[in-house]
Amino acid sequence: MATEAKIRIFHAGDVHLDTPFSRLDAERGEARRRDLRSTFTGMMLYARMKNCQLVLLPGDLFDDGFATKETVELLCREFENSPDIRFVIAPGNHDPYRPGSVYAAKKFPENVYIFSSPAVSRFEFPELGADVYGWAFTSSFLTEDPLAGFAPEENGRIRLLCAHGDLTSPVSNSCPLSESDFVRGGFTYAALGHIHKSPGIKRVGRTWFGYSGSPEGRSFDECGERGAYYAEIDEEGEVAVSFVPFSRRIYRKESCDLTGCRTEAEASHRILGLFEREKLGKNVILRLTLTGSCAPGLTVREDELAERVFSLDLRDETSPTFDGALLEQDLTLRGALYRILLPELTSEDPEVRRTAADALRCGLTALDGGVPADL
Ligand SMILES: [Mn+2]
Repeated sequence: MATEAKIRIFHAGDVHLDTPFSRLDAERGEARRRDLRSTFTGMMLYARMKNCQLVLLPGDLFDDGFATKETVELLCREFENSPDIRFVIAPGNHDPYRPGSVYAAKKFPENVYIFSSPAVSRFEFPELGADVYGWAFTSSFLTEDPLAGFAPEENGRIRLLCAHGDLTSPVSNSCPLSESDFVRGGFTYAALGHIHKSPGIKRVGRTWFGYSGSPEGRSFDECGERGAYYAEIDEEGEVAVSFVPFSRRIYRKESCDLTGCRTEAEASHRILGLFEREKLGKNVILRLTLTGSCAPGLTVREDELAERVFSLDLRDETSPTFDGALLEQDLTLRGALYRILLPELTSEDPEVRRTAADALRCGLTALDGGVPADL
């Protein structure tokens, strides 16, 4: 029979509240900042429902030392609403603990524990039989591994770690760490922040460690579903960890091959087929790249596609050379334009091809009596 969990932990790093989302327009940027706050609230609700005794927030809780009043109020409300939870915060490279920072300036409720030194220290929770170790970035850089030479005191309590650091490089400016640090330190669970794409939680010796990743993607470098970790530690010090998805919206990159498409209707049909298959809806921030060889002058209804998703970044890399042979023989101005642009349309350089394709599309639209979309 499974032993009952002794300690229940919620681990959420790199929330990056108040991220500017400057690549989105103002309205969508604001919506994403609201998403981030709601995601945080959703995570805290989950931690309460699971009766977690500890919420570990290992850094970059804020995107910047600056945090809006609204966000700070929301945090304090969440902390106060969960008097049975101990919140441990380890400031990261984006939200270092320094004079004037939110961490130093704001009086947080009593159940909030914030590391303030770049050296290892700990918060003791004898009622849980556990101590949480950690440190704080006090500037954007931390070049020393705080765990190098760390020798923990044996006090019979479970050792946990909540910290921001970089396991990917021994010469990192963002607190270089190594796996052997965790084993030597005898940690049962090391909740890390810094790497936004979680490679999952790993085990080395008796230590479980890993990055939760960021719970919301913030750019096309952070695609796919995201979330946080819930961990249970039993009386024997055994750990059971599970990933919990929380992202409200998902960045996705898709491409659609329009080879052979002659009309806008054909292109739409193909693109909408992709939307359907991939279930691309209002929760998706989409980068869609159109590829292939399609009819010269073909356009797609970008505004209609954009309405189906949260935000659309459309990249047209098609080559308007399908049926080009016909156009090459065309004795009107349309054919002449095609022949002039042909060397560029078939250039090795994708940038040159793209510019020539745009020029051909604009030219053909104008010759048909229309107004090119981009003018
Ligand atoms: Mn971060």
